[in-house]
Amino acid sequence: MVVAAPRLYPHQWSWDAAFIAIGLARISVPRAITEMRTLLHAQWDTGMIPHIVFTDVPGYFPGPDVWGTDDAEAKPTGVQTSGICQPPIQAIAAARILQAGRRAGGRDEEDAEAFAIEVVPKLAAWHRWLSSARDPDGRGLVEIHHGWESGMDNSPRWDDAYAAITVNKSVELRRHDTALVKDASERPTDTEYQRYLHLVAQMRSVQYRDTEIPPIIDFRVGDVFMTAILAVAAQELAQMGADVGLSGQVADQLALATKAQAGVLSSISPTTGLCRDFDARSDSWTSAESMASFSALLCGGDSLVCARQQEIITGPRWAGHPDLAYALPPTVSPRAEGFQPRTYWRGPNWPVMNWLFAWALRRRGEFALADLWRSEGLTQLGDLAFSEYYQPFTAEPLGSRNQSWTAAVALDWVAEQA
Ligand code: 2M8
Repeated sequence: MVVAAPRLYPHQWSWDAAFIAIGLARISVPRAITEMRTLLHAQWDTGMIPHIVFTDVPGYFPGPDVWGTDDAEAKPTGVQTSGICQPPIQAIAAARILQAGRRAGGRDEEDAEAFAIEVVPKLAAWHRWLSSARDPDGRGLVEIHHGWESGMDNSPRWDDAYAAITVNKSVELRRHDTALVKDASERPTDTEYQRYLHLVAQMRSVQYRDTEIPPIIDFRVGDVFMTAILAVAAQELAQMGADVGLSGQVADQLALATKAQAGVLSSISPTTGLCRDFDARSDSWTSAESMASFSALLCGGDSLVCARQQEIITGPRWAGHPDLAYALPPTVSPRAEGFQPRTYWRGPNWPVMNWLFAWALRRRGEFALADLWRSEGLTQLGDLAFSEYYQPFTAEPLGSRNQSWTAAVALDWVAEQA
């Protein structure tokens, strides 16, 4: 397996692993398969793919002792994992591995076919779990119980939900991240970490049992971006299942994709035309503007909605802002109140997000914009820092260096462009 980053993240992360496999598939089909197999080996009995699969390398907080998932009945034995999940990129990666294997032929093709047959049922179970256990109110949106599940940890998307949390008993923070990333403003604050840990303790108190979490957890938000990813991932899986003769195993995936797509479209604000998350605890749509506001561009489903979102994301409020170093969308609009150009998911540009949106645009036939973002994205990565994120005006590399998914994005783009 490939760790998410050499020092900051010395373990395997779920959606990082999928992006990493997409990059690896360009240079080694067997390595891409190993990456995915390692992750899927840690899949819980419920179908959940955990967000972290731990190595025994020390130096990351919160580690396995804090998660305490050994008491969770659904966790497989012999592996240490966190107790939450992340966006379901895995079927997209599996489909790319199959494609790469078939392109290469020979042994790679045989391995990729065998791998596809092995993972189709696992990925179908994963999607089913997201669509059922994680949609307890039947709203059509995947519900998350921790900002970390969104992958956009401290995005303004979660500010209101987190503001409503009172942490009664503060937890001892043994953070390593602020020592490794020298400028603390690039990382979340200690107050944010207190809330993160509070939620972990709540889930741990019910041994991560799916049905027992919603009634006790202080964070329940329908995540529109995760839902859009589920919609495309389920479509990819339906196709891949049919391709390898396993149509029966994926019989529900298109319906599941349609439900997710409808969930995304139901979130559109009639005023702005943008997607929104739904806070189940306050029973209200959120108003924060972020890259997730453009989730319809990932899954499509309504050409007018998509045309409007594409116009906004390429306009001066976003990727067309005149002061940007590259014409790429930052995670938060530079014109939004609270935009922070150096702080993690609150403003910087993330290469992996550029890849995801460019991939989805290309898939929906929006070639010109997909080409532009690939070419701008590759130029940005020409600094060879492979940073976790970038200051959008100066292109200063921020966060971790040699972040694996950033390198993976470069590998895929270079090969695709060739
Ligand atoms: C970041 O999240 C982890 C917690 O999961 C952290 O800050 O310690 C996020 O950017 C997340 O999306 C990513 O998967 C992870 C590893 O790159 O780092």
